[in-house]
Amino acid sequence: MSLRTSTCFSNQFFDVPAATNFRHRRLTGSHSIRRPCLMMSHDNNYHADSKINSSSLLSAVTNLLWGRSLPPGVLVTTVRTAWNSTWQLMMSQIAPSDSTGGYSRPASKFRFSDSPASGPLHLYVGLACPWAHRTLIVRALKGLEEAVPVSVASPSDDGSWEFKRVSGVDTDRVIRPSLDNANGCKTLKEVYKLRRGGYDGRSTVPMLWNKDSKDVICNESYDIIQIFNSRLNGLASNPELDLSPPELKDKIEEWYKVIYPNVNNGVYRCGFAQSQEAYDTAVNELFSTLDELEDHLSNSRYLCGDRLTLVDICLFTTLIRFDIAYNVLFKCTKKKLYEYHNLHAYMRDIYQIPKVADTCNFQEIMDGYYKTLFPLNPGSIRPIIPSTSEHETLCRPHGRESLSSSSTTPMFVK
Ligand SMILES: N[C@@H](CCC(=O)N[C@@H](CS)C(=O)NCC(=O)O)C(=O)O
Repeated sequence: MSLRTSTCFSNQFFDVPAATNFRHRRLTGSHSIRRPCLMMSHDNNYHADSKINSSSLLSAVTNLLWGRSLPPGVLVTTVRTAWNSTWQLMMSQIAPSDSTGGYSRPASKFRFSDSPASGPLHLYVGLACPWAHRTLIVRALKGLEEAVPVSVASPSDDGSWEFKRVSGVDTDRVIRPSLDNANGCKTLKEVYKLRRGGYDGRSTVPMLWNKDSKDVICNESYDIIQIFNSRLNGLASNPELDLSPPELKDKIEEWYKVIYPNVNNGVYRCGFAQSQEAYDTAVNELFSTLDELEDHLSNSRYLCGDRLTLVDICLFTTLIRFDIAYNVLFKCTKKKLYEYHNLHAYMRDIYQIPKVADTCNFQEIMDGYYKTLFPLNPGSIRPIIPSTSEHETLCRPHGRESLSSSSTTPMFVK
């Protein structure tokens, strides 16, 4: 083995700076390449100018343990096996899977029964979460901001939700993380634990809380948006807006059965797949559904026709995260949303409804995905936001007004 090969091996895996390699050549000589690197410490010159950085130290330890003739394949195989096992262990914590490696989302624990949502209510959300985002949008469109105050949690280092004020670069227009304004807790887990009978399960957002009885009313977004749409009209400043009118209920349900498994949860099925087979199934179902939606939206302003409904809100919160998070982090790579002309315009149409943009905090969304989902992005480096997902681009004309008749234009708060 030549010194060159040996050095190349070090560089390839441990990024040894050129200066270190030069020093090594000087010390070991071209015929003594098996001499362990740590022996260099006997050389005075080495000590004189030594500022060992972490990569050269790692290289030295590797050489001491395995010698310089270790074939790269052994090291790669060892690290890969260790990393795969760790990855699988961590994935099983954040994303339980079925026998094929497909993501199996745990059911929400607190579903809303038919009893009225009474008592002073409080909403807990996190801004990265697409499920919580649905509730923020319906709350805003119905004008429930005063009737249902909100606390905005932030992701903590271990992936759970905590309350802290976060300063950012966004303008005041956009909703930001906050403290717990209802219970003064430090974490969402503490809030869940306050409920009568306690609680030790998953502490998820969104969560609707009753301040009087100190209990969780519901932690399933689809239920919460229905409560906001029709159960709190006496408290809403825009009660006339009905996002689930009786004549469209069947259509809404039909579309929800398509978009929930294939798009809303479909992106998670791609990102959390633990086998190639599970990923292939999820990604094909996702993109064939997006193709179908692209086609449908070529002649329909919203999913159920001329009126915005709850199912549009459910689709929107996934679409708005698509190019900034799912396309990259969850490997939803076949196309960017921007490449879907109708879907992108449809997304801009909804984004431009008064108050909706204020619920979209892109910095928080990107931090929430790239910094929190550690097993998918171990370096926690957050990529730059694509220009096609910036506020200015999303405010460009969408041209979809012509698809609906003016008489049925929904009543949005101006
Ligand atoms: N089916 C639930 C899903 C809620 C959910 O999974 N929320 C995530 C954030 S996107 C969460 O809070 N996860 C924290 C955890 O699992 O501990 C809904 O639609 O409300």
